[in-house]
Amino acid sequence: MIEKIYIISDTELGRKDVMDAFSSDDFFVNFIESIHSKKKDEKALLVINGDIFDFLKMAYKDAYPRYINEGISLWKLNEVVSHHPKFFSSLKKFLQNNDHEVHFVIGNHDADLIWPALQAKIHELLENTDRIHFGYWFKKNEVHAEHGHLVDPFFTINTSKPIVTYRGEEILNTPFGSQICFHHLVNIKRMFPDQEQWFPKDLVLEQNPDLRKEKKRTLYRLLFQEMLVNPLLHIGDPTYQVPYFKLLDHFLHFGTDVLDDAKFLPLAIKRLIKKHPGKPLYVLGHAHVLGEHTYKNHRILVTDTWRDEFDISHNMSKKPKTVAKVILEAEKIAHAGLKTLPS
Ligand SMILES: [Mn+2]
Repeated sequence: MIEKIYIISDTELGRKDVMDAFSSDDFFVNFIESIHSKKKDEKALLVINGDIFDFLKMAYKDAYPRYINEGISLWKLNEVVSHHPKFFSSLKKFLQNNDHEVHFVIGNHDADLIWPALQAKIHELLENTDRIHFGYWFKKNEVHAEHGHLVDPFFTINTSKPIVTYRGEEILNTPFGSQICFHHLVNIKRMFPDQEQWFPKDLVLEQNPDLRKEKKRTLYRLLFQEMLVNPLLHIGDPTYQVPYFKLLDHFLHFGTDVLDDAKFLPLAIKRLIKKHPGKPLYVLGHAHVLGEHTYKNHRILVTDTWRDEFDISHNMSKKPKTVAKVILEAEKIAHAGLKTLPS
């Protein structure tokens, strides 16, 4: 039996407003067509490795509620469904072949996927239940894939407690970074909608003094308001909890730099392998930085985003889409590598 595993990440589908940077619906449809298995005794597994949907930057009826209940999350998913119908219809078609599976790996932009109602909605839309999987990681034989936020101090969560009860209501147990996004980062995105999709980040900041100023102001607000005042004013509220030690560790390693994900990757990889030891191959997303790494005798592939991002150092060229492809033969890795797809 040959199993072909295709891992992509960070598609970040929204509701086609200023916060939604995914415009590659047709490209996605063609890609899915291209990975349909053509031979007998051959399986095709699609792993969408987190941040599939961007519920984090998506407003709920023009606001960013701090307490996310199942109804709010379902409303957001329905918005994505109505604005990106082809995404879902191509997956539905893919699943009509019994040798195909789809794995939805949960990331920090789509933590809401843990709600049973959202999983049920996706089962209903794709007209399948037994070959659709949801989870914080994809593990198969020698391969471990996860999004990457669980080894990021701003977004890590207790995966055994993703939902908590607060004041009699079940809500998402949102990490520090999510609330920062709802109440601060979306404002920067609104002020500088284009720049947020530009890279490399240090060059973007260098060329945009206003953005630099706003970033600095936000950082002071975070340190004072979100890390000092608010936690004291809201003791006992799970959505105001600050992972002080993890953040201190981050600031000791990287100073006040909270943007340069490429720089944070080696430490994240070390943490990941410590948490899930013993696999020859790991696949990550989250950083939006394509790359292949080695750590001890492990190989780590990092896939890039599928949303629109532009390289300001190369004539604003659009980032190409990437996939990690792994071929298992008799449960052993016969091939693994990153592939940049032709645009
Ligand atoms: Mn992410």
